[in-house]
Amino acid sequence: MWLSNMAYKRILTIQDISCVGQCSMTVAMPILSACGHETCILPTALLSTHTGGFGKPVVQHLTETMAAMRQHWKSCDIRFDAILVGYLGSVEAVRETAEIAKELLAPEGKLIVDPAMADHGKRYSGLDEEYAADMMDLCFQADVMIPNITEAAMMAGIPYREDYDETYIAELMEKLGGKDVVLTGVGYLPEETGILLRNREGCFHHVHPKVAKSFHGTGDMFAACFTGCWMQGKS
Ligand code: PXL
Repeated sequence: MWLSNMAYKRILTIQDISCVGQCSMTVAMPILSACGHETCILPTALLSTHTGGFGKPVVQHLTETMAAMRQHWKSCDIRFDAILVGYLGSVEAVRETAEIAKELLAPEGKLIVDPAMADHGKRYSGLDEEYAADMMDLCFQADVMIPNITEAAMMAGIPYREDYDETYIAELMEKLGGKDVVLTGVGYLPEETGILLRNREGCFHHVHPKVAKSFHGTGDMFAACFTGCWMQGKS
């Protein structure tokens, strides 16, 4: 029995557990819970750290476990009001995630995908072109995708630009078609960054001051906040 008639939502987040590194599952879980939702998790892989600066992490992929859990949940008739997808770590995990979204979303359930595969013009270490292609397919199946500019450029099939203007961002958004997109890290002045939201109702740019330092896991935090708030009924 799923619980979509209740005040809080049952949200499944599918991403890796980086045991050290303040990203992915370890930040998404407390945020979704603090938003008041029943937070369910499906770890796709267990890593000693994230892949962005601690050398080569220990990695245990959990793809077979994912498939077994899907079967068990299905047999219990468990359905999710939303599924939030982040870094997955293998092509097999992306394909299994697509299957889970197909089989286990509640009838009005929402699929939210943060591709979490590239930044500053480059794919994350260990993720190849096949992974990127499958993740892009998943983004196009989502109700909302949450790419950064690098990921959006990959999906739009245009070159990434470190220095961009409003024309470049408009072209990016147009090439992503009619999809609902939340584009992160968009600022037109050196001291600003922000979020560009586009849906059928229009386009909105939320600008805020830029902290001149890179923080790992902020995209994962944002995707969890977005999902938690959207599922609370916020616009
Ligand atoms: O924050 C995204 C992320 C999540 N998980 C792992 C990562 C990264 C980004 O590098 O390496 C394992």
